[in-house]
Amino acid sequence: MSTAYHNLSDYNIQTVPDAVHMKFGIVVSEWNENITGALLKGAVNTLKKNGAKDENIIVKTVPGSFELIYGASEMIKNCEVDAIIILGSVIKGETPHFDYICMGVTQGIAALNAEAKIPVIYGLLTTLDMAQAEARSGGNLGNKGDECAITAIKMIDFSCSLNN
Ligand code: DLZ
Repeated sequence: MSTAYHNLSDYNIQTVPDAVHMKFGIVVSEWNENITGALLKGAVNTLKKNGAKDENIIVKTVPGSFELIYGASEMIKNCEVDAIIILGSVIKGETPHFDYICMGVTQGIAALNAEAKIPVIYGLLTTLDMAQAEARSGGNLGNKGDECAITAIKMIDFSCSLNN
């Protein structure tokens, strides 16, 4: 969780495994594209900073955050990747729609994690307004895309440590 005490982009590069042989899928939502584009930029830059090669990062877009579940599920079936990062931004409006989308995506991604052979990293910003989303997508609280990239690398390394 991002708080005044924790910046989403803070990590110690010495503790992050080398991503040179890792393959990543990223599914990104088109809704609130100014935010999701910044999350994507953060995630890709951080993967590359930690050794990932361009050709090992597959990026696909879906219309909205609700479609991230199907997008990630299809990527698991059809792409040879070691981890998937989902990136979306849901901003509270005047109706309870926000709650249903957030709950649906969260439960869907949690279910995928319980079943899938690879980790699915949860990069969904759920904010009360655009300013909160901006603060977490490259603003004063860092970038959740960076955090997701580091988490993906660490989870692939975790998986390798059990299988080797
Ligand atoms: C419909 C909708 C609304 C109101 N708000 C958002 C949002 O803030 N962020 C987002 O990613 N998607 C939103 N959507 C679209 C839904 O995620 C979904 O694409 C549609 O309900 C179609 O399934």
